[in-house]
Amino acid sequence: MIPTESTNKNRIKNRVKNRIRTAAGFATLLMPTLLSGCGSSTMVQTETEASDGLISVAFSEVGAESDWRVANSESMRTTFTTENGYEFYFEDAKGKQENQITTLRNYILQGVDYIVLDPVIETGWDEVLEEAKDAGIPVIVVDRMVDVEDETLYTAWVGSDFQKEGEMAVEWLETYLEEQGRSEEEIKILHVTGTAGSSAQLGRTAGLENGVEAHENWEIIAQVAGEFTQAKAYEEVSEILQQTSDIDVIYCENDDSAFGAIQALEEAGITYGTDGDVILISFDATEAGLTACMEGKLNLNVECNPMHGPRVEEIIQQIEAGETPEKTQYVEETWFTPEMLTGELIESRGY
Ligand code: GYE
Repeated sequence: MIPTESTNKNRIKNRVKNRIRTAAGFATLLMPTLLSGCGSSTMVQTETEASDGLISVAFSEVGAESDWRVANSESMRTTFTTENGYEFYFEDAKGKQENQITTLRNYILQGVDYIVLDPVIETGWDEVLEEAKDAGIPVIVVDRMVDVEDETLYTAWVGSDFQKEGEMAVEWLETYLEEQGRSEEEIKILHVTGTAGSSAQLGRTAGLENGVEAHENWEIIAQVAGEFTQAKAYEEVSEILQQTSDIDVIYCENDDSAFGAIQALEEAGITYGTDGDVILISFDATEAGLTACMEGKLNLNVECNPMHGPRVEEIIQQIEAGETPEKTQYVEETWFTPEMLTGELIESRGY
């Protein structure tokens, strides 16, 4: 729920701070973050606003590796605005967990009201989350999950069911091959994986691997690390194509890596998509991904919704109201094939 002006005013008025922050402490501790993120003029302004009762929300983002990620950052930025009653801190971890741990420790020192974490990988969070818990700062995990011993180390998680996404792709492939009269044929799959150990990779990979296990005639001929980027996927797929062109399906774990695969296929003179030799499957359904799908370049694009800002805000509002948010919140998702798409539909989705 996006707050109205009056709910914001009420919330700010009624807000009880359970941690004491001194203006001087804020100025010193926040300086590095604010200087790196927004410039010194913002710092002066923010300091004043902090004492006006804004809710401080400090986000640690994975990076800027993909179109999906850019849309996700934008969703957070446009939700946690001053007008909506927030003081927002943003750090890009450049794909490194150690950067996120440093950022989280800074946020804890600053005494922010909420930490929002989109973890690069699932493991290795116990210690720093314990520190946040000891400091009394609720941590909301978004998009990717954390794998921790003690579930009370974070307040709630909201994101996608990545394994279900993979299962949707497998189900679609099964039906598609049937329709093509190829269900008995040997199917050779090239698997382009995302960032190793991230929830999106783990889930989408599990979905595919279970699907391959269930079909005797399906085979994963190679698994290459596309790391969710076009450049890495291009490099890896090009290398495979130098060894073999006997590939029926390329399963790319996001749109950017699908673009890398397309680049490699074109260079190798191999046709793909609805009119070609190789079936291309992708995830995310970003604007560029769906456009490629509508053009028949991608046979299937499974949706993964990045607009998490309002969802995280709803969780924060529940906590502010003294309610207990649901611990695990999955976003409903679907999938798209070329004939389902129009320019209008793509534009209406907003990412
Ligand atoms: O699929 C990919 C991004 O975690 C769901 O990360 C996210 C994934 C998304 O880099 O494009």
